Amino acid sequence: MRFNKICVFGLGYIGLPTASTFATHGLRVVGVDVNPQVIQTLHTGGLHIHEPGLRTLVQAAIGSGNLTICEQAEASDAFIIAVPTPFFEDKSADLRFVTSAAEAIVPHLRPGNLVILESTSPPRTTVDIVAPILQHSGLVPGSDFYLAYSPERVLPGQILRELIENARVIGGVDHASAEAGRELYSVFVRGDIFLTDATTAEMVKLMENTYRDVNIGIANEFARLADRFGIDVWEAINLANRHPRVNILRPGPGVGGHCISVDPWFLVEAAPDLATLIRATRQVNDSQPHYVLDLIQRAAGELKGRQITALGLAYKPDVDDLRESPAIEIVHLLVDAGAKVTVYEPYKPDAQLPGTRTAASLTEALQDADLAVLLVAHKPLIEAQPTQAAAWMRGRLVVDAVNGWDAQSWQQAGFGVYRLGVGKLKVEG
Ligand code: SAJ
Repeated sequence: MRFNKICVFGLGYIGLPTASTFATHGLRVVGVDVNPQVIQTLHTGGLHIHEPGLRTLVQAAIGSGNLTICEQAEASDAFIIAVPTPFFEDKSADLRFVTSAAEAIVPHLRPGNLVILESTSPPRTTVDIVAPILQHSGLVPGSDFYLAYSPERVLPGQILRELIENARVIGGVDHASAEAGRELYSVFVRGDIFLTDATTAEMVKLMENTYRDVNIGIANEFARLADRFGIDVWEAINLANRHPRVNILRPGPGVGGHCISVDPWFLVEAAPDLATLIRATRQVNDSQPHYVLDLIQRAAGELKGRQITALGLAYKPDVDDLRESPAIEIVHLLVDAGAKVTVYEPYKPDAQLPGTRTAASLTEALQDADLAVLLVAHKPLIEAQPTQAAAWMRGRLVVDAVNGWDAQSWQQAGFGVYRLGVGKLKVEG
């Protein structure tokens, strides 16, 4: 094995599990992050992100002596860039973390080293942006050192398992670079490893997340159509999905998180004349919180002064990640409409949002509410008992934006139930 010591840039949701997994598999790993708070937290045994099993893994990696955490890169056999790629206000990719990580590698780069970009990036970033920066070292990618792109495909909530088990795509600037990537990741990857070129690998990642975005977008549009035509979209999707070649995803309050709501824009930015379906999908999914607000207004009428409880703030069920969460956008819209909003996020009960009251428990959240809105299908929220809710709440109205509740039980407990994607005819049941 040529790569015994590696340097991982970015100790977030991808970099930290990756660095730790390499370390627990025997490599010497230097984990680098530009945020002193992250370094400080990790040095004192804490963790700045929540992911099942990660604390134990990080402790094992640091405890073994194989993982060290610092602010500066060191000479290594391989370098992995796993930094965020957010977008600017105009939706163009912000590659500043990627370029500064590449610049930090330059002084340490030696012949025979391997550099891998894992951050989700617009097509051609590896060859057009990263390679020229690394060339400032005087070394040529593909001749003097190896350079590859390998996308991360792990699902938040299941990162540790998927990191090892998922199939992995490694795209080299030349074949030897892809092979070098295979050698490195084979240390822990048990899924199949597929080799290709760097730009194809970048596209693969963007296509996966864009495909999911389009599928959710059409589900959201179907929900709006079902609502107009007075049918239940959930029933219709279940029936359509009995077709052997159809698999429609779930409508909801919108698409959040740091991946699917961001990545498709990289394609729109790179080829605005071609990516018209992708842009339209983004617009549908980005406007879904407004659609949910509209549903709440239809249920409750005037929102000004109404006591509304928002249940769930995370971007998806059973995670505590609030990044780009459509639930939070809906809360902002409710506050703007003049409602008195109480928020309850069971996985982050101290989360504060401007203009709202934070409740620490479901009981506290529902106390005296006129209306409760289910925004995330967290397990502890969908298990809420309508009879108990009836005892705590002042009003008898619920809005379910995620199809998490059994409408009949709520109706039996005396509630008016409004569900996303269910037209009036079915609501009355
Ligand atoms: N969502 C729906 N309906 C659905 C499925 C999801 O509205 O049927 C919403 C979720 O509530 C959430 C958003 O979409 O707001 C995204 O959630 P997700 O579970 O689809 O995806 P992420 O963002 O957690 O992770 C995705 C994954 N990509 C794919 O499944 C193609 C993951 O494998 C990637 O590694 C990750 O993006 C990433 O890092 O890019």
